Amino acid sequence: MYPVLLKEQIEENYLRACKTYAAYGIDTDKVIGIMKSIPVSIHCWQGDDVAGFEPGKKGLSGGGILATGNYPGKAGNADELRMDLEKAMSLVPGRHRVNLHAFYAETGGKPVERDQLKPEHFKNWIEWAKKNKTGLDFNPTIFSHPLADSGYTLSSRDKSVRSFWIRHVKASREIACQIGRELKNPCINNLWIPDGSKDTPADRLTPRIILKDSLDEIYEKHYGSDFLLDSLESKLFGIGSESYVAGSHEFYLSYALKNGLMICLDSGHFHPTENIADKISSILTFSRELLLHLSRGVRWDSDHVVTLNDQILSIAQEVKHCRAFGRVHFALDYFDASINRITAWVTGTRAALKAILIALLEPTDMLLQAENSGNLGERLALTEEFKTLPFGNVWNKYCIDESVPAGSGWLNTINEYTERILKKRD
Ligand code: RNT
Ligand code: ZN
Repeated sequence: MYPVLLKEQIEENYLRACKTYAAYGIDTDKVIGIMKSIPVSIHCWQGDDVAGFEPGKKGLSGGGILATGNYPGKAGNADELRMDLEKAMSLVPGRHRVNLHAFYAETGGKPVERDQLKPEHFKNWIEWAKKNKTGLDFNPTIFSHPLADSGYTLSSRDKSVRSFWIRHVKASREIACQIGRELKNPCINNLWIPDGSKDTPADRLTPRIILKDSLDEIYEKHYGSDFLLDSLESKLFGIGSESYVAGSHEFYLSYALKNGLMICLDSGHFHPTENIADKISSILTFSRELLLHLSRGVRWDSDHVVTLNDQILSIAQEVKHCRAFGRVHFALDYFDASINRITAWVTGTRAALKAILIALLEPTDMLLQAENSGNLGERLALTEEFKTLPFGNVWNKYCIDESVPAGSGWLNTINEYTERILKKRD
């Protein structure tokens, strides 16, 4: 058994932390209140290694992404996936969202082509979201499909391939809008396509022009922003598309700004030394909203579980510095099949939330004061000092306030669930 922190001790430590933060002008009670209002969209695909539920599914294929590992206990159907998600969400403080992919449709065992998907295929998810009071987000699934095998989908020179995917994304927008309407909470429909080339193409332009035409057709219909928000996710390279990706950052940034759509920045989709934190303020200068896919690349876009590292901290700090918690949507995007999948969900979500908490607790006004008075030595020194402020005591208090285990005690719950449920799965 892992140690469970005592409530009295957490309260005592919290009071001490309160005083320390108060000396820096930070009201910790207020920060905990803000934390409760910031949702993170938890990706359902960590629970089954991005396999989906299509009848006869073969698992993740093509698409420039890869889930490695074969840890036992993965969810094999929607009920198992929802049950696992509920368990994970019960170990995370706050009220969050769940991010779906089109191939998590429930079609009653009947094959339904992706361009024929309808909101009714997601009614169980919608009911479940209502019951659990969580918002839902959505993604068309443009990989793990024979019509994606050529490496080109919406930018394909083959008209029938392209039309199929255009119909699929249109169907996805319809579904996402219906989800948003039923939940009375806008649903983000995020588009990512794998299109690209393993080796240097002779023509980079034609697929991009075709992709632009496809997007024009897809986004022709206006839904308003009450129930549906559309976003576009770029990528620098993928497995099998190392030399060229049609939907690059420059491509989608230009398209999104021209057409009033939202950009999605995935923290693994840039050069390893490039940090998406640096891009946030530029995009917010021109765009009202922004979607972030929080991931952890290890040497490449490897989709490792998010941990509390410098990258995630700088992203959260940047959102704070831009005063943009109301404009930036946080979503998680990683898939590790080599460890307990619920542990992966909880670890990554808690890490992302800790980064947001640390950013909210930062005495930013002091940094600004130093900066504005030209005292950059003080700005540097303060940045270093703030790193050791007692955020952990505020985190623990936030957890118990939300009736979630503080410290490593949540692992006991996972171990119990693993014995009782996961080990019984084949
Ligand atoms: C792929 C993108 C995309 C996917 C999910 C499954 O590189 O990051 O967001 O991970 O759609
Ligand atoms: Zn992503």
